[in-house]
This record gives sequence, C-alpha cells and structure tokens, in this order.
Amino acid sequence: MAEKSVYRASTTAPVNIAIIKYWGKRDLALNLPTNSSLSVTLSQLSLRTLTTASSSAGYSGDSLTLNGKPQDIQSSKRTLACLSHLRSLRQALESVDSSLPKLSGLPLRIVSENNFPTAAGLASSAAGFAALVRAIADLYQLPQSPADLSRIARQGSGSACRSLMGGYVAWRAGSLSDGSDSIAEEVAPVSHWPEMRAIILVVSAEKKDVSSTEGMQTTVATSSLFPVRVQTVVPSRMDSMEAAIRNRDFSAFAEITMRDSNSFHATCLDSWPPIFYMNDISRAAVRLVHDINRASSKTVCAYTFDAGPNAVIYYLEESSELVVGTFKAILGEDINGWHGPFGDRLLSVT
Ligand code: 2P0
Repeated sequence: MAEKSVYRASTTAPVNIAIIKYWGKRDLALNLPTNSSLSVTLSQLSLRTLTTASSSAGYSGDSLTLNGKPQDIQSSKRTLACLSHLRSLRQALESVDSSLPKLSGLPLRIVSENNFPTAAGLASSAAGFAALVRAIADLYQLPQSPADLSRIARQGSGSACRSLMGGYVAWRAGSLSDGSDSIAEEVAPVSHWPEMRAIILVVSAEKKDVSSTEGMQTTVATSSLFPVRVQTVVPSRMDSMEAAIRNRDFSAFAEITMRDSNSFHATCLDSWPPIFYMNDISRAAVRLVHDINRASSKTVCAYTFDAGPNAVIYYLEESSELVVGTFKAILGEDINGWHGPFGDRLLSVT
C-alpha cells in the first residue's frame, strides 16, 4: 500500500503581558472586547509555545496534544472556530489553484509544547492559540498577514491576537459587529526600546479560582466602575501609553502600567460577587515597587498583575541590579530561581 503523504509546518509564538488590560467582552461568540488593550512581548523572557501542525490522509481525525496530553478538540468551540476559519481560507486557495494538494479536506494533527514549566502558573492560552493559528496558516501556505491571522487567533483567546507580533502590540477593540476591525497592530518593535526588562514573580502556580471568561462576564454585568473604565479611562490611557512607548519615557510607561493594573483589579473587586486575583504576596510586591521608586526618587520599576496573583515587574536594564537585587534581598530565601534559556528571568516565591 502506498504511504500517505504527511504535510507539516512548525512555528513558535511568545507569551505577552498586557500593560493596558483587556477585560470584558461585547460579543461572547466572536470574542470581541469592550476595550482596546496593549501588551509587551519581551524576547528576554523567552516564554514561548512551539507548535507543529501536520495534515495527512493517514490520520484518523483532528487531534491536539498539549505538553504531551491529548486535548478534546470537539469540546472546544474556540479551537473549532479557528480550525474552520483556517480550513475555509485553504479551501479558497485550492479552488483557484488545482495543483495544490487538497489539505483542507485532510485531518489535522497539532502538537504543542510550552518551553516554560506549566507549574509556573502563567497563562499560556495567548501563546498557545497564536502558535496554533500560525502553524496551520504556514502549513496551508496562506497569504494572510499577521493582522489577518490575529483576527482568527482572537476567536481562540482574546489575548492571543497580541502574540502574533513582537514588541509593543495594541489590540484595537474595533467597532464593527462582525469583528473584522478587532485586530492586533504593532506599536513598536522590541528593538525600539532594547533596554526594557521584566521579571515574573510566581506567587502561586495554582489554577485561578475564576476563569478569565467567567470573571469578565461578571464584571461587565455587575460593576458600576466598569463603564467608566471602558468609556473614559482606557481610551485616554491607550493614547498616553503609545506616546510613552514612542518617547521611551519609562516613568510615564511605569505609572500608566501600574494604574491600569490597579484599575482592572478594582473593577474585579467591584464585581458582584467580588473577584480577587491578587493576594497578600501580590500586595507585598506592590508595596516593594513603590518603596524602591520612592527610595530612588524616580520611577525605576512597575508592577502589573493579570487574572492571578503573579507579578510582572518591568524595569530598564540600568536598574537591573537595584530592582532584581532588592526583590531577591527582601524575598530572600523564598525565591527559587528558574533558569530559562536566557538566564534567571523567572523568579518563584511559591
Ligand atoms: C490581558 N487578561 O489583557 C488580560 C488582563 C487577563 C487580565 O487577556 O476569554 O485568556 O480567552 O478571550 O485572553 C486573559 O483573558 O480571555 C486576559 P479569553 P484571555 O492579557
């Protein structure tokens, strides 16, 4: 019997950390956000998902393996939405070029690995969906731009659309009801501000109590602070943050980052029932950042927290010794270094 051909493509996508937070959906089915957001992808952190997508008539059906564990694709509407969108784009190519192999009709095998320990408790859906979409787009040789692919990845996980580009990336909320203008856009490449650094303080590796999707829905439905955040606070911060990045103004960058993290967590606390993502160690990290800045008489570091207690601390390379040194000195014995491929960038205080 003739061997069945296997077509294959591999890619990686990075984790991104939001500095203006996405929180709230205006359309659950299309995964459209209530507000624009902005993130940083730091290559120094080097936290990535590596994904290989392959197609073959010899496979028995679509399959997805994540860190060695088979996943149930059929129960994930979001994964199915991404696959069907990518297949229809391949089908369109095949319909105009009959010399192309008919990959759109073949089962897909997707194998994904994170290069960071799952126990680090970091959200990986952003890198995961970005890598999945790009691996299949490469396999299908789609001509779509990163912005086009970001529209597809957004349906997998909102924050994933920002992981299709490097550096400083905005996700424009858009205003169209079909979501066609809700896409990611690069504000500046990493090389624009090469001195930027971050460490991650892993406060807890446990799964969060309230999932992001569920938490957002509760906040949108019940928080009275939330409309102010969406209508007034975030739009003006997007403008100021983009200016801070353009001007490489760390002090402005840091203040907006910290205020926006606090504003997002305030709307969580203002939800009913209230949602808590930060804990006592998170708050100790907030105090320490403010103490370091006060003692330095200028802003040398900034914190931000996602839907969990882990802190991401931004600083410039020139302040590396001061910031990382102080965190290590204060947290002392509790820090277990995790040595990634680019050195000691992930600090654990579990
Ligand atoms: C962000 N977070 O901007 C914000 C900050 C958490 C807090 O994006 O429902 O996993 O898959 O679209 O992208 C986490 O939400 O949510 C998130 P879905 P996602 O990074």
